[in-house]
Amino acid sequence: MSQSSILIPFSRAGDLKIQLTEHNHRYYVLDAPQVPDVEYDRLLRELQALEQQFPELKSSDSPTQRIGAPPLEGFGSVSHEIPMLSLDNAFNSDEMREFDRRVHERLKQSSDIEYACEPKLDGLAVSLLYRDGLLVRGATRGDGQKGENITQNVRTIGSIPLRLSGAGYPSVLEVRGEIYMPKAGFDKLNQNQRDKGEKVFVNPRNAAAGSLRQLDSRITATRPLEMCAYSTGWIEGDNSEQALPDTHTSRLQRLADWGFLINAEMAAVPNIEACLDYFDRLGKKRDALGYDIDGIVFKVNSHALQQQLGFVSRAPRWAIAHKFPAQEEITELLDVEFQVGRTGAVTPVARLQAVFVGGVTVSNATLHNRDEIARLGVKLGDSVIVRRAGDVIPQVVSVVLDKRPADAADIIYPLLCPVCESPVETLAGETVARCTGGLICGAQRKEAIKHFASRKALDVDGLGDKLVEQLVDEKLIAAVADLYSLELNQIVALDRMGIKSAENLLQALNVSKNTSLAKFIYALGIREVGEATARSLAKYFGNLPAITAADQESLKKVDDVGPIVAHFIFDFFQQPHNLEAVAGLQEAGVNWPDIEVAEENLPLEGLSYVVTGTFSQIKRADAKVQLQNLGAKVAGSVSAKTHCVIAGPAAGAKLTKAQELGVDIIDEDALLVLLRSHGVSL
Ligand code: JCF
Repeated sequence: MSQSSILIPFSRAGDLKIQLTEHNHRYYVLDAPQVPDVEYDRLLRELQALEQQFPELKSSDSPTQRIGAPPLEGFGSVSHEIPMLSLDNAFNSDEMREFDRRVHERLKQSSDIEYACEPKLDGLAVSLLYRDGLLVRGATRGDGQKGENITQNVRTIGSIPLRLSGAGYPSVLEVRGEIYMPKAGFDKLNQNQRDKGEKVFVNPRNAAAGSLRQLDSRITATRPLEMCAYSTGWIEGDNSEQALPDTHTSRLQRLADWGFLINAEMAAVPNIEACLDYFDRLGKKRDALGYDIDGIVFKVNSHALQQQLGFVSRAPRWAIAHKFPAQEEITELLDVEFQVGRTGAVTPVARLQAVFVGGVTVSNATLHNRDEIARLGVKLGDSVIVRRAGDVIPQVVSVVLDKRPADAADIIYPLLCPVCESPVETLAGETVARCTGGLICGAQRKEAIKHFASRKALDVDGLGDKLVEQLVDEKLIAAVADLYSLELNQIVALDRMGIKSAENLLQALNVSKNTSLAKFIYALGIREVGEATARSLAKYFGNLPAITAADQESLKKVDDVGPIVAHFIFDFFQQPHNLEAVAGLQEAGVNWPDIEVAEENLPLEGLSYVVTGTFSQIKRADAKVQLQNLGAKVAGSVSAKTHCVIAGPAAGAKLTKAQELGVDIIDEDALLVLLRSHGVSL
């Protein structure tokens, strides 16, 4: 090979490295990719091939190093040149003001102290060492003095620069930060683990820890980890004096210039009261963030003042972590009860020793189904970790095996329905056990009536769950149609029922008789027929007799109706008692206007939306229903047919796909504008 033909691969490799490094930074740090994933992969494969052919091209800052290296025997040990400290905690505003008072006192300063505020990420602290801009070492915090050498693993994390960008950095620069797994990546990882029959992780923090502890960094490379820089450590050599400005916030800005991810919520505030405001504001935003946080870190913003303040034993005097209420707590599983739902599904519910978690007292949590109980390996009497995040229902996430009492007993699934004693069966391929009693079962009957009266169904004002239970228990009603023959004296005779409320209930029942075909179909509670499907059925068939007479083939022609749902609908109308119930309701006066099959076009007719990520001002489920009400189709996945993706924070693969396909993307605010512009009041 001639001189010049050797030079070509070398310059191409250099070019590829620069391009890939830039794409990587845009993707992982700036969150603004410029090329689709496939293009990145193509460039990476080209570089890999060149490095394979000419091994002298390989270097530790090559983007090919991010895919991981052969497994290690064990992690080496690293001594931190400057100890990695932890933070003191504050649990309320008084403790925060006390912290501020101590700072003032030490500094002998009476005027306001400026603080830097940032979310406290729930991950693992790491130290990254750069020599002349090249990443040479990554280490865990360990005990603060000595950590483990995880250089191979940190190289696989996209938001960690392998070489610093820009200029002016000190020749020795240690950057410290938190490695964590964003919520979206965590959910996807667990879904993958479940699909492969492998163990699922309890929470993003544990998943991050497990991923970082891999001796085989090729596994770490497949895990969606990120690193957010929060301080510098050891600094020496050229530029070490002038490289970094005085305030913490401007120092972090400098780290961002050199290629690091810093927290987007970071802010400087003038005094402690503003810190407390920041804490409240972020607390409200907590669930909408794409990552778990367990508090807010406040730091005296001036580095000069930080140095004056110094340290006590293991923590700096110039920083404090104001913690949020814990989202996970340990408590005891006292009992498991089995609840029967509207479709007969038998759901195990954990009765717990009451515990304060996520800001409320929790004494029940769902255990979902038999598979979940097996996965947790939970027994009666166990100590369990319960988690309640935001408005999500409390979950049992794991068992503390160390605390298992000797008499812990297996949880026995009932063979007979706890309410009606009909056999409970689990169909092949299903995880859900169901009571076979149908409407003989008091529980299913109660749930069917509750559903019928609910807001999105016939919307009987004032007929809540408790009242339905009372009416069924008192044998005043046994089925939905009976609601319409209730008499005033029967209702008044109920416990805690006044004459006015009874009259109002009768009035509301009367009003509810005037409904729409879609609401009526939804109210029947056919399995898998939600609001959207009910609406599609009403629109497609136009009248009830056409729906009750439809065979499965014609049902499948309706939007969103597949073979399974078609089967449930067909089956429902094959059963004489269901047809009787429908006739009974019509006899009682329930009615709806005939609708034209070809309805006038709704404003979003023919458009397909995908909703992804977390929202803070509207529930995702509500957003979907509102879009559907305007005629839009809301799909679960992005394709070339998607008209627009509505993405909140923590949007993952769907957002990436939309970017690749060039589909329009809007955020929550734009969605609200869209809905309001079509007359939706929010
Ligand atoms: O996000 C964190 N978990 C976090 C931890 C953020 C910080 O600014 C920290 C920290 C631990 C120690 N700062 C120090 C000094």
